[in-house]
Amino acid sequence: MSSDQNVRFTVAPGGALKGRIRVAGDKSISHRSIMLGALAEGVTRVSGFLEGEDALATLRAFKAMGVTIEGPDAGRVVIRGVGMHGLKKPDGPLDLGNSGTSMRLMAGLLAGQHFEVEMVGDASLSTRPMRRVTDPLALMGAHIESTPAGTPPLKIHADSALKGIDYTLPMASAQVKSAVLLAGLYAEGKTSTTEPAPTRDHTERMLKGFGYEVERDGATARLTGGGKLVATDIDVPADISSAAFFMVGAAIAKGSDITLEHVGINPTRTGVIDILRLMGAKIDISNEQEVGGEPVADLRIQSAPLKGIRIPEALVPLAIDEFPALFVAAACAEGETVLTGAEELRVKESDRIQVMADGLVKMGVDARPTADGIVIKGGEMAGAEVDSQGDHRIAMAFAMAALRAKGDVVINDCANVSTSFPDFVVLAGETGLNIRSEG
Ligand code: SPQ
Repeated sequence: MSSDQNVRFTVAPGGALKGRIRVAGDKSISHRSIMLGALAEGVTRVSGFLEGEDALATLRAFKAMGVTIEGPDAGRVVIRGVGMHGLKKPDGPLDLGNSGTSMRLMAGLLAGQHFEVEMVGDASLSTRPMRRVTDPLALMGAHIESTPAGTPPLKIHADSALKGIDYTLPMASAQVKSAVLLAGLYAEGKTSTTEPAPTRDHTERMLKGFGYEVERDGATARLTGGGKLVATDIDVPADISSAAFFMVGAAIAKGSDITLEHVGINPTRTGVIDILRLMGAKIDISNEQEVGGEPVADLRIQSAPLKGIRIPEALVPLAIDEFPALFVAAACAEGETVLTGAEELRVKESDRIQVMADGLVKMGVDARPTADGIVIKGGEMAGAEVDSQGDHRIAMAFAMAALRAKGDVVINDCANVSTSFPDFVVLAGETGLNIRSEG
């Protein structure tokens, strides 16, 4: 979906990535820090918060529900928690912009409140499927209206008496798991989720950090409603999903040597490292430590010849947001890369399989979409004008493709890069990408 204003990137071909940088704060953790901080008793101090539009949409929504939040100021946010029952009815609909995470997690959190609330989004979010959360929440007793197509706006009715359920997810989705668990905080009895494959577990980890017990039993996470959250401090790591663009850029551009500092390496997010290593990438992990329940490390990536692979399906949910960048790596690899089991990519901010294939084909790459994946044959890339369809990750992936293209890569509709990585252009320019942003 397109955003209103055409921000266009023009990236000159060639170059290499060098230096040491810290990329933007983790988007998933930033959202959750606001949500749990708002409902906690006491003051939560966050550092490293992502000052991107998606996380800011969550922050504004909780302010609109009466939570005092200071910042962000250089990544620092102070949240004066109102307790589990302290949120207030907002004056109007909550506008969550482009952010699926905000809408889906908040559907769960708000299902048990004593006020009615409506959530709206931009053109892209307004096409994204919400039944995946409204269906299990209805089983818990929530009353949520969507459009007949099951898309936003979502109207959440007040005073639903929620009861705990045991929910087996039909798809691997951290957003669905989180929505059900967050509703479970307000439900009578126990709520559990069982996932078909591991997905990011930031909600479970952070709930524990706020003193809320979450049992883990294989693929099942379980909690009991009616407890309370106690404020804590949160150090948000750099986002591995943002780091992924620089990892791929450095891997494909000869002479590159870049270090990405303090990157979150939660094992439910590190599929991109595993996939790139299987392709032959040279990635060193150092300075490993744990901050606030999340593992972080410095990642050094040096260029290396890549080869095409069949991507193991077990790695798909662990790298779900990194595929636009990985498709660029595949286009630069020797031989064929085959992705299967990734139909979820079709319902992200854009249809990431089709939109990436369209752009790669324009660059002369043999990229063939399939129902649940893609087949990409590595080769030379020509310069081209491509469209990101308003999808931040597609815009940044094509920017990195220029490192190996034969001519300029012009990318349209890049405004939404600000949702997850507002200083992408600056950091990319500083480390060696010849990028210009207009509009
Ligand atoms: O928030 P949004 O728009 O859904 O963001 C994306 C992204 O690429 O930034 C997905 F398009 O990330 C999701 C991710 O794909 C963030 C997320 C989370 O924080 O829980 C979980 C994943 O989504 P899902 O549908 O697999 O649960």
